Amino acid sequence: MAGLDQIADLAQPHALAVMGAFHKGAAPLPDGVETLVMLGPREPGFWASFTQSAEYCDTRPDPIDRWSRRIIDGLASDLGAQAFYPFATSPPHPFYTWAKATGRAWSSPVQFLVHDVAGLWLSYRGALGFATRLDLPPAPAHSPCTECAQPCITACPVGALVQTGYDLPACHTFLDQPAGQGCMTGGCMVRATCPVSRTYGRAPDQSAFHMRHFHR
Ligand code: B12
Ligand code: SF4
Ligand code: SF4
Repeated sequence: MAGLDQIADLAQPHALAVMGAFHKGAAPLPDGVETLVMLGPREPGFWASFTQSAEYCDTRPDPIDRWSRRIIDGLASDLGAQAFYPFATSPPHPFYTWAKATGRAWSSPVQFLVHDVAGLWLSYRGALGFATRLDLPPAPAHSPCTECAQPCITACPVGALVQTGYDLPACHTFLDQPAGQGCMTGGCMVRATCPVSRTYGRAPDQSAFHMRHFHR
């Protein structure tokens, strides 16, 4: 039976990491799934690896989603698991709810998920569902936010992403202006300012790619 270490070893050559896992009961899971293992970019190095891929180079739409399907479908096949994706289903699979069930991601003061290692740069490329209950390590005792000065609350220059929610029109209006080009090229300042994000080693080019997708 696969263990988390084996899954991490198989994901590592693709610059993916196990970002957390949980058993059915911590959150609802699809039929036949007892353990869900969530995968996300392994930093530093994810962007350098992904940009070598056929999907990134072929100039067709949605390269990162097509890459995720090829790699994570392959891992699922090797491990006898079901693959789930945060995109392309309607309604979407509840990745936010699943993330919190791992005990390694929490709702931050600005609502975005914050992760014990990736901070606010957290994202997922997919998840593997296993029919058995895998052994899982204990989760961290608490969120990093409990011992933080919480600079995320005031980091957005136009107050679009604050404790009361996300004002999407205000964010998009700012991103159209010259002053918003810092967010477009380096990523959301709220996500970047988190002290945990700062230790994660995410490449600015990756943020620029996602911001072009978000604001187009
Ligand atoms: C729709 C969506 C959005 C929408 C609206 C979010 C919303 N109001 O729910 C918009 C377009 C605003 C959005 C933006 C972004 N998103 Co988004 N989004 C999603 C998506 C595809 C579906 C959410 C959903 O409806 N799920 C269905 C319900 C039933 O599932 P749920 O988990 O129970 O839903 C919870 C969340 O929706 C949460 N929630 C409510 N409001 C908001 C608002 C935001 C911004 C977030 C993050 C969550 C959130 O509360 C719900 C109940 O617990 C998820 C992936 C997924 N499959 O879940 C990603 C996801 C939540 N987004 C993600 C990301 C990375 C982003 C961006 C940062 C990406 C980017 N830069 O391009 C941007 C934000 C821009 C910025 N400032 O940087 C990440 C999480 C990041 C994080 N650290 O929290 C996810 C998990 C995708 C992934 N591949 O990892 N997103
Ligand atoms: S800046 Fe601090 S409070 Fe905000 S998400 Fe990061 S750790 Fe949590
Ligand atoms: S992308 Fe920029 S404008 Fe939008 S919420 Fe983040 S910091 Fe604010």
